Amino acid sequence: MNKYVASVLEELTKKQPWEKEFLQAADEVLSSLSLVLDSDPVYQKQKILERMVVPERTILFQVPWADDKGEIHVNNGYRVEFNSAIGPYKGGLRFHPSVNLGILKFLGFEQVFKNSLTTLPMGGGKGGSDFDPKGKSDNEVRNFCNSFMRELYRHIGPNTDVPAGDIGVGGREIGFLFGQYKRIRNSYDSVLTGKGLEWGGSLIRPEATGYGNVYFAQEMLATKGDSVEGKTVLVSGSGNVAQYTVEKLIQLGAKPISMSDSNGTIIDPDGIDAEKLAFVMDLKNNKRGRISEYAKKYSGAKYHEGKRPWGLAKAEMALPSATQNEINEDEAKALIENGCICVSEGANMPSSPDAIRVYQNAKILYGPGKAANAGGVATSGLEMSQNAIRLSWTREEVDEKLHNIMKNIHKNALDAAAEYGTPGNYVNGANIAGFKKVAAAMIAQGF
Ligand code: NDP
Ligand code: 2IT
Repeated sequence: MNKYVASVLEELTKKQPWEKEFLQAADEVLSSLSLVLDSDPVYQKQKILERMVVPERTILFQVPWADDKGEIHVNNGYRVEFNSAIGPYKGGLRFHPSVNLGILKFLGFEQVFKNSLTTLPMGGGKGGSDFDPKGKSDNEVRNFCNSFMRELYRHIGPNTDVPAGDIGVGGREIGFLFGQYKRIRNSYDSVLTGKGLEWGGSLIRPEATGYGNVYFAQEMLATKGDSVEGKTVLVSGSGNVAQYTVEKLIQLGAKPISMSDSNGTIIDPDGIDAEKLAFVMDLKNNKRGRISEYAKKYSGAKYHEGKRPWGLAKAEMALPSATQNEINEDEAKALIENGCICVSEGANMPSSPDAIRVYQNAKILYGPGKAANAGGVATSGLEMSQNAIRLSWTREEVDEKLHNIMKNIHKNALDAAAEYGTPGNYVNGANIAGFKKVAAAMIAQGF
């Protein structure tokens, strides 16, 4: 490892040893950058890494709200504005009980490089709350969102910071948040993406992360003269990203056989088809039920309580689409033993560092999240463009742009990996390609 990288990582670990996920993300990105830093002393002279690992601004606030019985609750609210070198801060909001500053810093840091890779002018940020929308009524979720935006509105804006969805924040939450912003500001700003189609949203935005990940996997497989058609695929999660991953897999003739949630996994050896996916979408998006219901409805399927999909069945591909560190070393080994030749990440940082080493030693295709799942934020960028010109593009137009963006991300990552002597290593390629643009802008803009 380059000495400069080692010293920055050591300092970071000393300062915030408890921010485990952030340190994990920083270690992965900075380790890849050793190759670039060796080639040009300007980065160290300009203290680029030291500036990149500290958010430009971190906002912490209280979010008081009342439940349906009138009882008052208080949650933590956050927005981490990480880096604005190449555009306004851009990134999702996560509502989940596990949310803390370290997790949002990991997500915001990853977002900086991911957004750079999209080729669109977006800086990186992330926010959210330890609020759990699960089991709450629509009224309670609205109360919470109103209170959250009552503070957040003063920090965001169409040219400042543009949040979107992530875990626990979908169309319903974006609606409530946007309504509250508009009431307070008296201005119909393009200040959130993932909006409804009737009020400024973009076609294909709900589909974009899942579709984009399958497009990325398709590009990786094409380098081996292969394709997703006919492949058996393990998918985790059953939320936004997982649903549209499964939809695109079905459209391209693959056979997805699993979905999961935080309680367990269903394996359906017959494959999840369009009708079964429609059942999952209704179950999750309208009834807000559990994935275990799937095995009650479809007798060929089996529910595995408390289990994750990896190792439960043979499959040639794995598309993790739930959360961070959801594949450990043993699970990665089980994937390889079961014939997996391609892992492409819909979720952010779903593979542990040990799992990534297993993929790399086995020389399988591995697409890291910041490249493979960038289609979501890229289409958020397209939503901002449409809002700015006050026009809406057709489904076909947006899908074609998304597809081209994913092809370019794949090519840029592959080219950067080869240029720096690690051909086929998409981790290095994505980190280097994302870094160079942001670093160049930081140097040009001074401090
Ligand atoms: P959703 O809230 O729609 O779905 C999340 C899914 O993952 C649910 O099935 C949920 O289960 C499961 N899950 C969440 N946390 C855990 C956990 N700790 N353990 C096990 N399962 C869990 O979120 P998204 O689909 O939007 O996000 C999924 C992943 O994709 C996240 O890593 C997110 O950061 C990433 N991502 C999302 C993008 C987007 O545009 N939405 C863009 C790029 C990346 P349960 O219902 O039980 O909570
Ligand atoms: O992790 C991500 O890229 C997202 N949750 C989407 C962010 C966005 O601004 O669309």
